[in-house]
Amino acid sequence: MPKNVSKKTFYVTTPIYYINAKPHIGHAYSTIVADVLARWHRNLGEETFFSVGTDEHGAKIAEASEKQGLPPKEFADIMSEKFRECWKLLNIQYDDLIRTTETRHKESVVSFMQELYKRKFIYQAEYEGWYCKGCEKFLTEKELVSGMCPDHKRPAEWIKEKNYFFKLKKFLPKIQQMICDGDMQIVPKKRENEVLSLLKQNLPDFSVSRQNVRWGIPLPFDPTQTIYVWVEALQNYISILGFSTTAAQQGERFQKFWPADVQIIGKEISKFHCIFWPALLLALALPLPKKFLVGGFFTFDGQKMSKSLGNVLAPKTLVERFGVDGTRFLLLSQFPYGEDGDIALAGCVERYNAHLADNVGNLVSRIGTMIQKYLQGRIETHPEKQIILEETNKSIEERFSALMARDQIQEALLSLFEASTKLNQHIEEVKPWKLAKTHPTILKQHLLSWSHTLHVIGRCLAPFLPNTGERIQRAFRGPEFQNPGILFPKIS
Ligand code: ME8
Repeated sequence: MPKNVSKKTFYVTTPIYYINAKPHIGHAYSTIVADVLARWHRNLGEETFFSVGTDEHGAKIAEASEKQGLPPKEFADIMSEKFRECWKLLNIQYDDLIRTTETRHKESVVSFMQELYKRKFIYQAEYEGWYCKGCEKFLTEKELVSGMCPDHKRPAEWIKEKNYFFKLKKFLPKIQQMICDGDMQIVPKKRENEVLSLLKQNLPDFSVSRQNVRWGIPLPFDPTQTIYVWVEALQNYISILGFSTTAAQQGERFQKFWPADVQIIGKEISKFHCIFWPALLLALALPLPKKFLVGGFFTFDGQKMSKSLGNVLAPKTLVERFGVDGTRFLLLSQFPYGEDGDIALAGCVERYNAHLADNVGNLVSRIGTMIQKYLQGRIETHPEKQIILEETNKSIEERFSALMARDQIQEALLSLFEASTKLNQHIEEVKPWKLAKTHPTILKQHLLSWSHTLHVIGRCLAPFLPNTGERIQRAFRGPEFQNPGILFPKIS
């Protein structure tokens, strides 16, 4: 099904998060990255769709709700709301949020599974193996550490049951070829290599149903089983678009936005996303996502930050201290996308002050003060200086856009701070306080030039720090300077 090509579209997704516990900064990070891309592509004039969601079925959620003494759906309602609140707090501008307990998701998944069965890609078999409820997946002997799941530090359970299996093997060569041909990109390269090496391991077919998990969507052709939570969760990316195998019920959104342009995921779920998900899509002859951006982990003392281990940092803690844009900055600037990194709260204060309060914040306030003092608050275009201005600003914007196009998200953000540092240094060299006395006309030209540069920086910064970017643009858009106030108060 070809994508509607009348206007360039852009579809970006985040993983749908488990709701067994509240969101932490790992979830915030991948969601903010998706938000940056969505905002950037909207600014480029593309018709953009940005999806988020919550993964609400399966043994892990059933267990968590039981611990709270609540029916699973009631528990899911409460917990899903926490994610919604968190995205609001972080100024995430998503287009839709899908919950896997919603009817629209269930209907879409049922039609998908029925079609797989009809096309004979599903068969029944006995299965036994070690299962980790935390991961919601079977683990091999080799993956276990002293009988425990290495990620969740809990004993795996031996499970033997009747299952339905999907003919994964049939699709592995095609997936490998699509990755090698660049038709389905996996970024960064080292994650692509990991997926390619998994593909060479001759993976077995995987189970698409569970016999003893009641909290899930019944398998349409055998309601004594529920659909394996991962299989239905992956389908959220198309159920949110209204996917159906019945042409008459096919959603307009699906026609317009599928295949996804970018799917943001963490490295621990790349096997599901870059192998299982494409295989399911190929079985129904659907196009594959164009790109996966695979993120690393925030760690605490070298250990993965995870809801199950309880070593988490809540986004709210950071927002209370550093504000929304401060938090977005700290998370996005800490590591190149795709790398792991240990979170050090102490370093956050230093980075906030150095980049936000003392660099960009200070630059905006000193140029603003000079415009009020020397130009009586008027920012007018100045034909003689226009050429020089455009060249400087063009290079800031071009460098930034090139980095964004290469998915170097952290580097793109930091390039704006480099531009700001340079401008701060340039002001020191020019010594405006002296020029004001000796060459007021030249000072005026400089001030106009600097305010244009700030306007460009504000425009590029807006997808990352929306409020700050908007305030900077408004301040220096002209013809009247609009005082943005203090952007980032210094923190001690
Ligand atoms: O895996 N550092 O949900 P999940 C950085 N429901 N990112 C992190 C992180 C950390 N310490 N911890 C989590 C699931 N993430 C499934 C997904 S999608 C069809 C189903 C981020 O709640 C990262 O993006 O465990 C990771 O892949 C995702 O949250 C997993 O969230």
